[in-house]
Amino acid sequence: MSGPSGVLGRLDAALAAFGLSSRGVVRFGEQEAAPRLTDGRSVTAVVLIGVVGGAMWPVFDAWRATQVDRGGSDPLDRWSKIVIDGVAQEIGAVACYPSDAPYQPFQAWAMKAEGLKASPLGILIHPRYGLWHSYRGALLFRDWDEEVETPVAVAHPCDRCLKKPCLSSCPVDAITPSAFDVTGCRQHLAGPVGQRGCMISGCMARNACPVGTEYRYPPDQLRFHMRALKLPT
Ligand code: B12
Ligand code: SF4
Ligand code: SF4
Repeated sequence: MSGPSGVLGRLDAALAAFGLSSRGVVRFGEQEAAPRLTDGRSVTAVVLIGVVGGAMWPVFDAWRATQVDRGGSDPLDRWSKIVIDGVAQEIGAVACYPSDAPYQPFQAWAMKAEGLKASPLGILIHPRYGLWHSYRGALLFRDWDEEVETPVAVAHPCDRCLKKPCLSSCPVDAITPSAFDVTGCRQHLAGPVGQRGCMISGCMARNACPVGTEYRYPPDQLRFHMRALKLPT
């Protein structure tokens, strides 16, 4: 386990000022397929960095207000890279990002690191934070020699959720147990009903989930994420 002076302790202390936190460690054995550094060497551990609820929003929003271009076309990605690249340098790791191609398997890592499972929406549900969490980056470590707690098998909230309101709340039935109809969702969002509904209040399917409601993103953050989606013209 890593104490306050260990890597995770130092990392969380550095991230706290930005409303971010570490979200588990994935360790790779010699036989396991691990991400590689630019010099071709495999890493021995990945530490996920994420957002829980609205914790990062005031910091990000204040940063954005200082930018002449309001942070450009992908302000959250730009801010995340400034913050996480700085922390990576301080800690001695290499950063990677969820939206950079080729996509790294952030969700597969999160399943391993925290024992999380997918909700019917496709995104992972956390027993405490519900659907109100995401990943802003990860740190790759060539040499990791600290012990890490093995994630305990966490109860999967969807198993106990009999009514599954997420499956009946989307106005265009874009969420089904087997697939997410991205086109149907985006067409709805581009139309007048979607513009007055989900685009203002957030995805109705996500909002309907009873788990972790106290971590629901604040209204400005919800709208920011909705506006970041690419919609048909
Ligand atoms: C491409 C992408 C999308 C695409 C396609 C998703 C898909 N079919 O895989 C679209 C545009 C549809 C999308 C939508 C959303 N996404 Co998205 N997406 C990604 C991205 C950038 C790459 C996914 C990928 O190909 N990974 C590569 C493979 C190899 O990784 P993997 O972990 O092994 O793959 C797993 C996932 O693909 C997952 N999966 C399988 N089917 C589906 C279907 C859906 C809809 C999703 C989201 C995941 C998913 O299972 C795989 C096995 O582990 C990831 C970031 C990342 N790097 O993973 C975010 C990511 C998965 N998305 C995320 C989010 C939050 C969303 C949205 C809520 C955004 C929004 N505001 O609408 C929606 C959710 C849609 C819904 N149903 O509610 C988060 C999920 C966080 C979490 N709690 O799990 C991620 C991790 C980004 C982040 N910064 O945290 N997304
Ligand atoms: S509403 Fe129920 S089934 Fe849907 S994501 Fe939430 S806990 Fe899971
Ligand atoms: S954003 Fe709206 S249309 Fe899209 S999946 Fe969520 S509830 Fe359905």
